[in-house]
Amino acid sequence: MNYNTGNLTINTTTATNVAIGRANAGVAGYVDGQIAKVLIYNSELTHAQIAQIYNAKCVALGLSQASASTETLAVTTGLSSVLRTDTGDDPNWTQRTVSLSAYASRTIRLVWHWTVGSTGPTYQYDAGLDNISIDGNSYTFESSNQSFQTTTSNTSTSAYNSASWTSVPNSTTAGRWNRDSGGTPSGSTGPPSGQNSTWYLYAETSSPANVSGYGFWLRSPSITLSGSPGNCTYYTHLNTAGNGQGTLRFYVDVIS
Ligand SMILES: [Ca+2]
Ligand SMILES: [Ca+2]
Repeated sequence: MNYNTGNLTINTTTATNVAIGRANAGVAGYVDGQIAKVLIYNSELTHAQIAQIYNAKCVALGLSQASASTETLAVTTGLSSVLRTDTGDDPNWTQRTVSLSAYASRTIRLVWHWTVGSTGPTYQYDAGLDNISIDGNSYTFESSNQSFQTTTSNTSTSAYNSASWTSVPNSTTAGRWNRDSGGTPSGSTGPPSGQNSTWYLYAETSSPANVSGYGFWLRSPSITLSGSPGNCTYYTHLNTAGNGQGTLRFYVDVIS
């Protein structure tokens, strides 16, 4: 690959992807397998931003007309950093928006983590999620769980890679995300209905999940984004009956 007069050598023997970029020039590229791709951005990018786009631990290359320098890096797939955080107490369906432009053309999962808060009866921390939209894909849960998966035991924010997953059930089972309608079993907690709809997903925080810090993971099926995926939007229902704040984190899991 050649930027301006700079020549670049990329060692892909130990990396699935290699990201390269000319910082502050609005130009970045990456090698995916044997295919070189070059992207031109409207705005300037720093090396750190390029690294984030390609989920890289570091980013290679600073090129100029006068000289070229090369570095080799391993670009990892896997869970992103936290892209959005929301906390309760909010007894309404509230829309949240996250730009996924940085993940154009990648295959990802949408991922959420709910953490039970520390004050009040912790069985009242049932968090709801509904009406998720990204790049032409819509998840309303009106007819099925749409291949969403949940953990079934207390799983921390640092344990995504070792988490055990199962299909989201039509249930009100404690310690996992469920597909439900008509309100959760505990009074005055959780969503009473879907967002402008009947069905929703929610995290049931009855025993044994009625513990401060108890963690629930939820993820979508894999989605291959277009070249212009735009924003992911989703509605949260973070009613904790006035007890305080649980924490809902949003990530993406980059598969390829
Ligand atoms: Ca719904
Ligand atoms: Ca509950």
